[in-house]
This record gives sequence, C-alpha cells and structure tokens, in this order.
Amino acid sequence: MCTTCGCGGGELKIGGKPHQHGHNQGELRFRRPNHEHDHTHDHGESTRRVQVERDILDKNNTFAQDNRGYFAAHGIFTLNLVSSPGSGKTTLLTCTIELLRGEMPVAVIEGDQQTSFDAERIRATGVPAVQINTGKGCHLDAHMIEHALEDLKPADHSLLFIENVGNLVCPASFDLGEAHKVVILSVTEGEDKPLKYPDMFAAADLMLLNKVDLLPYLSFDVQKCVEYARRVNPRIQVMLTSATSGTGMDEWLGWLRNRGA
Ligand SMILES: Nc1nc2c(ncn2[C@@H]2O[C@H](COP(=O)(O)OP(=O)(O)OP(=O)(O)O)[C@@H](O)[C@H]2O)c(=O)[nH]1
Ligand SMILES: [Mg+2]
Ligand SMILES: [Zn+2]
Ligand SMILES: [Zn+2]
Repeated sequence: MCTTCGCGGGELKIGGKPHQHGHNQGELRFRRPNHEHDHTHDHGESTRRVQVERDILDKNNTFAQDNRGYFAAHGIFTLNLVSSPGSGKTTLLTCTIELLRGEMPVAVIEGDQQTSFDAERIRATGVPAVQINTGKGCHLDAHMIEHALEDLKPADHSLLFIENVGNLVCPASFDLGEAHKVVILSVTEGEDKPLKYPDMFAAADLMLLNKVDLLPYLSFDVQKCVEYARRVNPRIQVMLTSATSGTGMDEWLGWLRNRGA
C-alpha cells in the first residue's frame, strides 16, 4: 500500500514471477534473516493512518539501509531515476548504455505497473535488466529492490540504474538505498512542475531537463523552470538533455563518471 495516495494491492511481480514469501534462496537473505512482510491495513482513521504511514516508511528505511550496505560492499553505484510517465527515462538509459559501452558494467531494474516493455528495451542493448511490475502500486520500495537484486546480481563495481514507476509524487518518499535520486522532467510537461510537485525535486540531487530538442516548438521557459527547481531545492544540479539529439549527454556522462568513481 502506498502511504501517500493509498494505492496498492494487486499482484507484485519481480522478473515475471509473483512475489514469494519464502526467502530461502540467494545471498541477500543473510542480510535479513527475519525478512518480514508488510501486512498492515489502513482503515482510514487519521491517527491510525499516521502510525501506519510511519511503520511503512520505517520498514522501507530498514530495507533501504540493507540495500545501501550491499551496494557499498560490492562497489555498486546506484541511481534512482524518477519522473512522470513518458519523460524519456528508458530512452535516456538506452542512449547512456550505448555511450558507456566497454567502459563499465551496467545493470538496470525497471519498475512499471504492468508489462516488461522497458526491461526488454534495456536487454536489447545487451545489458541485464529485471522488470518489477507493481500491479496497483505507484512506486518501487526498497523491499522490491532487494528481491530484484537477488535475480539481477549486478557485477561488482557496476553502475546500477533503477527506473522507478512513472509518478511524480509517491516515489519521492521511498529511499531504495540509492546514492542519488535523479529527476527527469521533459519540456513538454511545463516549467511549473517543480512547484506543483515539490517533494520530488526536493529529494533529487540532479534534474535532467529532457527533450530540449523540442524547445523550438513549445513555450517552455527554461530559466523559470530552473529557478522553480532551485526554489524547492537550492542544491539541485540541472542539465539540459535530449536523448534523441544527444544534447547534454557529455555533461551527464561526465557526472556519472565523476560520481561513480
Ligand atoms: N523529442 C524527444 N523525444 C523523446 C526524448 N526522449 C524520449 N523521447 C520520446 O518520449 C517517449 C517516451 O519515452 P520513454 O523513454 O519511453 O519514457 P519513460 O520515461 O521511460 O516512460 P515510462 O517508463 O512509461 O514512464 C517516446 O516516444 C520517446 O521516443 C527526447 O530527448 N526528445
Ligand atoms: Mg520507461
Ligand atoms: Zn501512491
Ligand atoms: Zn519479500
């Protein structure tokens, strides 16, 4: 269940398999032998809801800490890509993978409510990917990532991208154990989004303003957008990118090499 919008339920699938509760395989279970599942239900009373919310986020943070420890132990640099649907996350990823070919191992965890389209797009580049389908859920949580890691087993010293479910609200609250959240905003969405959805921009360390190749056809005010993002988060770094024309890819790759090192 989502603490923010109350969504959830439905069938969670990781790598095409339903989520099993017998956590007896794989190395990750040793990190959390009493790995528990969240069976709390929200009955709608507000005080209870606050408690449930706190419980869910506390539990998530425990898993996130485990994931963070795992990434540190294996030298894996992990980024959590967050945005509304269709901002260009997967296109940016396939482009990034091509440009980094031969430089460092890359792996991807894909999150969508349904379909394995995005994982298939990633695998077509030759990079391993695991698809998580959240069913009715609107975001990835750290527990799902732990399971996806059991399947994916990213190489030591690799770059791991987690493409979150397209949603500019709920993924902001869930730490997955990543080094940074990267928010992708496409210029077709309007420059006001950082003010309308401030939590996501506050949680991110980097904003990629994507699809800038379309700027000549729009009335999107880049300066205003950057100003709005900095109003919400004065430390946020901003890069203008286009996955289709290649604009800004050098700067983005430079950031990845720099931070990942
Ligand atoms: N013009 C232009 N189109 C882009 C760019 N990046 C992506 N697109 C297009 O935008 C659409 C959505 O791209 P995706 O990469 O699937 O977006 P996404 O964020 O992964 O989408 P979800 O996973 O469904 O949230 C596709 O039609 C892409 O071809 C870009 O830089 N410029
Ligand atoms: Mg995608
Ligand atoms: Zn939600
Ligand atoms: Zn589990």
